[in-house]
Amino acid sequence: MQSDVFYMARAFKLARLGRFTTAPNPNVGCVIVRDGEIVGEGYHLRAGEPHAEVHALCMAGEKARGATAYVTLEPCSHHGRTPPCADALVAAGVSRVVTAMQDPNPQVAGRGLYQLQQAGIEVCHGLMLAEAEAVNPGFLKRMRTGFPYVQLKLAVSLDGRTAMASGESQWITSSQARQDVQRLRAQSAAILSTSATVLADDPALTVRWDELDAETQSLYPQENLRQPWRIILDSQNRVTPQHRVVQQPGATWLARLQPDKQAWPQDVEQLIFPAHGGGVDLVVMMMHLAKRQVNSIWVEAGAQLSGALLQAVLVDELVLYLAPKLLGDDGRGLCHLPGLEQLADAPEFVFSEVRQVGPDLRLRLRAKYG
Ligand code: AOF
Ligand code: ZN
Repeated sequence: MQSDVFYMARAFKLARLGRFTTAPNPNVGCVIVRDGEIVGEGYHLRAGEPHAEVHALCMAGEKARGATAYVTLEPCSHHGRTPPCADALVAAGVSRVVTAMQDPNPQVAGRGLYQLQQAGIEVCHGLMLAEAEAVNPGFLKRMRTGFPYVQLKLAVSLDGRTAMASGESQWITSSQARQDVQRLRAQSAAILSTSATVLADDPALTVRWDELDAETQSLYPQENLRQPWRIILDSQNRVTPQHRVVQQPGATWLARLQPDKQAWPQDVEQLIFPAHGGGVDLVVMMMHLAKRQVNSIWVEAGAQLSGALLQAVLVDELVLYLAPKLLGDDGRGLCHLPGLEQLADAPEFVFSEVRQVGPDLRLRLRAKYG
């Protein structure tokens, strides 16, 4: 007989299999155990399709009666795109449910656990809470705050430069780091960049399936490739229908102060926002994106936007690729932070991970506000 932690860890392993496909829904895994034997397993694959519990109950069949269900998120209690999982667990006759965290979705928010208890099921709650936070940063932040989870991707030399003084920058980091970026793009709901980047580099800002590593390819089916939404800050209407970014598969949203009347490809939408400091109001834009169910945003831009997002307290995490090169004093800096004069006002971070990616290092840092 294994411990609760053993089965819950298995449920988390299953939950993570959905990490490229479930958005805007959370990653959820479920394991059903009777007399020490796993009789059912499942995970959520895609919004609109059955939840983790339904897959696991289906596999368990009659063996679910009297069993324990381990679920990484509180079973839902609402009729969304699919019926409530709490009802399905009750109907299947499970006698105990162990969950890792309450679902902050206001449509659920404790009601799932309550319904299970009311039906006479023993409910244990809060096992492996840290893993539950880590597996759904975007979904949880959007549900709790109405803002997306924002990751700022940065690529720098040892001396903190992003480009030569001439602007030459494309290959500071290695091909392995670029493959890693492809994987992290694929996990994000949206990619945010600026018209300055579009005008300078004319990037596609897409996930390219053949550049992904084999494990990601197996979880991110080519025939059903979900391209992250592309969002381009373009307060001066400088992006044109000729730029590559608006010609890619999937949607592109141009965040602007005023629309123009050009003939745009069908999947291009102009989103109009109020101005702040001469550009689009980033706070208003982020709240709007969350309302459009954007859980997480991967930012690939220059020093201006990186600095503006940090100064607006909108960044949750830095993902910084450090290349073992020196670009010298004339090279371009990482973040534009105008008005920063005192060390006490400098944005601070906490290192959460250091990993070698090919010849480069990848540092992950959580923003520390307040
Ligand atoms: C679970 N198990 O596997 C998932 C849950 O529109 P629907 O019907 O897919 O419902 C989506 C909501 O259900 C989502 O926002 C979250 O609160 C919950 N997701 N819950 O018990 C699952 N995917
Ligand atoms: Zn459900």
